[in-house]
Amino acid sequence: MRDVVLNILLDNLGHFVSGEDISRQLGITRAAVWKYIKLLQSQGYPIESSTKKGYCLRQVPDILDDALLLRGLDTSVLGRKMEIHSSIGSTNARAKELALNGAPEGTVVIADEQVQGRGRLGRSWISPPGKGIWMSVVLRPRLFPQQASRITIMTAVAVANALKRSAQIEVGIKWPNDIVCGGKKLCGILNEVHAEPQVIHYAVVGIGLNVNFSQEDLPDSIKDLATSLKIEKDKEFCRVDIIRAILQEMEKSYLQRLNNDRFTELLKEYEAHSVILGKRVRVIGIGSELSGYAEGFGEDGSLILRLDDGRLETILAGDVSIRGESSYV
Ligand code: BTX
Repeated sequence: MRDVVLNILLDNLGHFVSGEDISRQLGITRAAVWKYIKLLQSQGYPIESSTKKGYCLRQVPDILDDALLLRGLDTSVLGRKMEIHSSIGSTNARAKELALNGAPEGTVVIADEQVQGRGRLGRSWISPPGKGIWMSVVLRPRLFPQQASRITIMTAVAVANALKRSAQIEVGIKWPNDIVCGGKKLCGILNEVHAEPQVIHYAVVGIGLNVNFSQEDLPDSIKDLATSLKIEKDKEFCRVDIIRAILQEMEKSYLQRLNNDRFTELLKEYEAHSVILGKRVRVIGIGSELSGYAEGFGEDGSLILRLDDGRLETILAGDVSIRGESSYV
């Protein structure tokens, strides 16, 4: 009932609806309507009340609420089952737990705060309350394990397209898993796969997107290398709008472009966003370091590097920096 009251207010955003109208529509007393209004106000919804005019939701607040998220989410798989936490260790860890216990494909875990947010190779991901999108999606892709990097590619392109649509921002992709803006890290993607040699049981893809950090909010450890939508666009964003756009873009690519010939199309989009393609880069892998020109990306998500002696080297994973530039990218 609380969600229905909220939806009526959202349908009339910025306008008053009388208590009588709401009570008639829902078949409940005006006192009951008032109870739900008070509940919504206590949850952070800026609802004005007037004895004469009724109730008015002035604007949509930046609250991670499934009723808000589901409104207008036109996906058929992603986000149809959702868990929203105010605080959690890591959404990836939670999504893996759910996947192991049979959670359906498309299950999404979102948190306002992560206290043990993770990056790759045991690194940590800073995820304070209210500042970003900390979200993981359970997927069950029909891919061979050696194609698992396609999931990272698909997610990076989906995030780039979603940000263009919902935040009017052009971003770049830094192979393999970073979304960057102005040479700084805006978003990281963590793709964790549970597989046997021939089959992927599930993949959990985690997205950490810095949304409403101001420059002063960034802790010292990342203040020179990280950025946020707020820093780039000089305004705050409503996270649910961006989450919705990401899930919609991801679903389109996941269902239509991951398995078949159309993956080449996706790879082209990835290349078009790449900030390293055609540049001289340094790749730091596990126990190795190589430099050369980034020539392209393989169908398995690898980086193809032309070494100084002219040979081509295929690199499956690593950290990349662009040589000769001082910025993090
Ligand atoms: P990564 O290993 O490529 O990047 C981790 C590095 O990025 C850290 O060592 C630090 O230098 C820097 N860093 C940490 N926090 C931030 C931040 N908020 N913004 C910019 N740079 C930062 C990238 O790993 C993959 C990160 C995925 C995070 C998501 S959040 C939802 C899901 N749950 C979870 O635990 N992880 C994923």
